[in-house]
Amino acid sequence: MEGNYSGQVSARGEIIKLTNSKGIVVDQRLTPSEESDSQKYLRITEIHFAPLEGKEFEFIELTNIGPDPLDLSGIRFTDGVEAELTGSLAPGEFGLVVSNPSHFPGLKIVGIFSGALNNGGEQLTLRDAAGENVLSFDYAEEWFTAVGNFGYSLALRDKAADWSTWDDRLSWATSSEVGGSPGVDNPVLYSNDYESWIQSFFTESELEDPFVSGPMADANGDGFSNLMHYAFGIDPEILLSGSFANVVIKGEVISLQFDRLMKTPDLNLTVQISTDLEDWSSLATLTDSETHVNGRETVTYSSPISLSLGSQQYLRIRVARNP
Ligand SMILES: [Ca+2]
Ligand SMILES: [Ca+2]
Ligand SMILES: [Ca+2]
Repeated sequence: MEGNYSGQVSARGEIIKLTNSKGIVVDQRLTPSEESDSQKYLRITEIHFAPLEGKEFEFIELTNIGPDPLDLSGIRFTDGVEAELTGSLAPGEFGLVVSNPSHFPGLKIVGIFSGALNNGGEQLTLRDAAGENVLSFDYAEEWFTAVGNFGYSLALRDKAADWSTWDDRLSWATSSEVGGSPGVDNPVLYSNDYESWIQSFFTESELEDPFVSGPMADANGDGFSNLMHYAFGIDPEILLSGSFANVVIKGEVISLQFDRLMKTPDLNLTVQISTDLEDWSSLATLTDSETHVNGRETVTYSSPISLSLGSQQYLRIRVARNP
């Protein structure tokens, strides 16, 4: 059987259907998967699309997850940014595609792109030498507040995941630090954001209802907003009592000690002091923190007002969401 066709038969394997003039399928078969090495092993692991220093600091990080060196010649970005890749990547090695290599001294550069990564999100397409898609996916600004607004990068969680999951928000996270981790493995302790954090605690319909899952809602009616639960890293369905914070007195210094969720760039947590319960302008300073394995830390905030002054003082924790 012969005939003309348009499009390209995917090397990843797909179902090809032969239909007759009435549109009825008369035959179909699954084409064999003959993925190129780059389709199998080349992966985008990090995207920094909104650096605080400006677009010249944007980067896309790639890695070779395969067992052998990977030749990058002929591989290109065709959507989002345009770039020809060069050189090769050893197994496990990272390479960067950047707009200005002088901002990445000492790091391996495998491509220079023209254009810029859109801060509003866009489609990125990486094609192999045969024109086959290695990865093609959309990222979106609204996925993570701190990536769009506070200089964090979009960090891939699992580079061994199936290629089809790259345009799923849940495959990504906010980088551990501002500026991300160009050229090295993404640190596993990602930064949190309220929208991602609540996903584990509410059903799909609850997530659509701001009166249940919104930051100012109090899902379990314990008097603490969901945002407060997020700040302390406590399930919004678990009752928070006022006793989660301890007052510690050492000599003349009064401190408040409590556990909180680490790495919350979308949150502004302060401990305020008042001597009259009206003026809360004073701030306690963070004097100690101890990291725990579960992504929480015990923090100690100390009042600058010495107990020897004899006045009463009140401490309160204030949590606000950064826009
Ligand atoms: Ca940008
Ligand atoms: Ca990285
Ligand atoms: Ca609550």
